[in-house]
Amino acid sequence: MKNKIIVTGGASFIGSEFVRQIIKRGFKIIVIDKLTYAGDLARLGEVKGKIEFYKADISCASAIGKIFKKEKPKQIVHFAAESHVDRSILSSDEFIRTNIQGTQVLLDAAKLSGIEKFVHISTDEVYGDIEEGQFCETTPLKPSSPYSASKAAADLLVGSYVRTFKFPAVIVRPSNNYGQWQYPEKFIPVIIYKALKGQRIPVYGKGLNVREWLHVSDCAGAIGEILKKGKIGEIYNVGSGNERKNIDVARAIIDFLGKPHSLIEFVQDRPGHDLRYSLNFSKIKKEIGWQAEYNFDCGIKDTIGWYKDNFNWLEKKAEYLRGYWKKVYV
Ligand code: NAD
Ligand code: TDX
Repeated sequence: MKNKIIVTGGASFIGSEFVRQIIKRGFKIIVIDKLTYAGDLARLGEVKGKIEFYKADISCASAIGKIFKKEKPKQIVHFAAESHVDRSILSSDEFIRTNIQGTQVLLDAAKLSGIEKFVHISTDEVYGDIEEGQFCETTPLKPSSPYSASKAAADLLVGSYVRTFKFPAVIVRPSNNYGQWQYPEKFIPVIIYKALKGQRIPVYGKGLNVREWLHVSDCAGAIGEILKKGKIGEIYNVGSGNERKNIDVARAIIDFLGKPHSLIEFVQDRPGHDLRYSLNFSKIKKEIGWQAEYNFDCGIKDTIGWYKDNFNWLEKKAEYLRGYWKKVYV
């Protein structure tokens, strides 16, 4: 019998890439996704008819309990979340409900059904920011935004289940992802969209904040390896070493598209804006034998190509974002 796996948030940017990759390993995949503004079944078009899909809210214990009872999965990879920092600053309600309560509901459902492995997708943002040096898996958590605080709370909850119930969980902390199908509220697709349209490109503050960019295919590949080889109770950072200042990312994309740098507009900074993230990912390299393959320039070039080829999708999402953009870019 095929290995049955539940993927929460399978219609997300990273979750859908994970599904596209893992299906090739012969898994029977069950996706649970609420299809919020950020979820989109179009991302799963390639695997349509080959997976089971449940539209459900992970914070609803009865709905989740029923799915687990019916499907009896062996493993679960938990991506579902409210994922955008700026939205968590506008309102944190959904972040608490989905990221904390939703994780608790899944932990209890998985515990009851005797799951073999629970891979919890966290983020590098739980560590806060760092001016110099790098975050290790043992660095204390010091989240800055309501988003990262909700993710940190979920990590602590997962850790408590490991210790108290010997629950078979593994935590994954990836750095900033980019690539195909990313919702254009995030920085890289914002730049691509605005540049393609010849519109002003909003860069927060002076654009000096640094992010470590990881291609979504590399991230999903790392999670697949962790699912296979990750040790129960362990935490794995997933980074790329591709650190860039925001302003340099904006300029690189503008240059690729042959547009003028004058499109860049410095706007009001994000409150509590983390200055720099940088992950030490020697643990996953040493213990799992994984490392990122994408070179940032090639990854960006591919990503721009993808958005050009899928411009209708991008434009449709941007239409929906217009009201939101009025609230965040001041
Ligand atoms: P996304 O914003 O693209 O999608 C989130 C998904 O979760 C959507 O499909 C949405 O419908 C679903 N969802 C939201 N609330 C739900 C609920 N209550 N019940 C069921 N489904 C729900 O997400 P993403 O950017 O692909 O991120 C996936 C995961 O990876 C998240 O846990 C995020 O915190 C983490 N992460 C993301 C990044 C990044 O750069 N995007 C980096 C590190 C970690
Ligand atoms: O319009 C913008 N202008 C701008 O200057 C946007 C949307 C962002 N920025 C800056 C803020 C950050 O310094 O660009 C950087 C990247 O911003 P986001 O794409 O919003 O990502 P970030 O806040 O770094 O968080 C991301 O990485 C970690 C994901 O959204 C999280 O889900 C993940 O956990």
